[in-house]
Amino acid sequence: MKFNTKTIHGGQEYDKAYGAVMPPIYQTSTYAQTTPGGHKGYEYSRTHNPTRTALENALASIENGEYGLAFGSGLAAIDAVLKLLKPGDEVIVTNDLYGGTYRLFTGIYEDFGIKFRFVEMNDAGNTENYISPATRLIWVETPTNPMMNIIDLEKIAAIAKKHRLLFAVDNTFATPYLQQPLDLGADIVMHSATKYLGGHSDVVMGALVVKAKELAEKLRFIQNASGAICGPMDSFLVLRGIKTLHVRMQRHCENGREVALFLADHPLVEKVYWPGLENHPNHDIAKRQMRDFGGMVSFVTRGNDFEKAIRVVERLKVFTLAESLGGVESLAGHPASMTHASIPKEERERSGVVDSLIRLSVGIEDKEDLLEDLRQALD
Ligand code: P1T
Repeated sequence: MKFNTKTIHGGQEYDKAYGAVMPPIYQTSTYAQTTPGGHKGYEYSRTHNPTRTALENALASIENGEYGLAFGSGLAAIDAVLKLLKPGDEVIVTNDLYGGTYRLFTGIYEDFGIKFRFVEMNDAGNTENYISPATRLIWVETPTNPMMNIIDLEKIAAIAKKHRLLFAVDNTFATPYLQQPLDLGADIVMHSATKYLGGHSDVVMGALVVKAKELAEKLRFIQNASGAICGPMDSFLVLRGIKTLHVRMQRHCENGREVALFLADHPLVEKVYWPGLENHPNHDIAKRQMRDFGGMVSFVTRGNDFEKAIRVVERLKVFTLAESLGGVESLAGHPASMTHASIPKEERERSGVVDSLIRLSVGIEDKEDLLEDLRQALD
């Protein structure tokens, strides 16, 4: 099955009770048993729920994996992966990443004796220098949030394999429409399904997809034992979102390109970060690894002036000033004071998240309205 068919049919079967074409929302916490253990495969909805199962099967299908697991948020999904580790273990992480992921790693798991090494991975080979006998996991975002760095997944996969490390990729920005990390050698794909998979800014959810049965069983155990699951209504909404992922992504990419080119040409813009631009340092890797370049665009205004950047985001009218990304509507954010405020300023600035950085989640509105909005705000 090709990708555009998988988003609609992958892992899905018609409802056995009445032939409903869309999976019913099984809004139930428990399931009747005829005798202890006598049930139809479902006992309690923390462990599993048929609507969540339909979503988890769809997730596995679109990421070319075998097993999907859905969680109550992206961070709950990341948290489940971290629970595979033990005190004393080390993790190598991309130095630019979502501030909440950084906060989970340093604010919670460091206290449990896990060590994180934040590494610049634009040259993937650099990662190998940070591996120690205690290293267990490499955690990569690509494109990174918010600097849009591109990490060579095949190279990192080869390093992980050589040293027998787990390799996890946060595929939130790219989505499986643009890249499928399991095919490039990753062991775990993670999503904030809140973003493009849901696609309509109406759900908070996370997901993991893996190929290996043993790994899936460990994660399934953690999902049930820790209990950070998502409900049936949200499962239904994300499943519905996935059905249009390919058409939305096509437009996100088209509009992302228009916005990136417009900004690159604007006299008040100092620098644009979008992997589709030929001057992006890893444009060639993006071209090889991704089908297109996505709808996330970051930029800095000339003079690196904090006040000026704030005025620009305040003046936008079609773009809404808000955290999050990946919905049909365009959003603008100021990472230093919003999504990445939990990263200390010095560390943030080392990876390029300066006070004048603005991040756009380019939606699927008419491109003329988006460009006009940016023009009036910058002017
Ligand atoms: O918000 P949640 O569903 O828990 O997902 C966390 C998360 C994980 N990974 C990436 C790459 C993310 O971007 C996020 C959430 N990000 C935002 C809310 C944001 O505005 O960047």
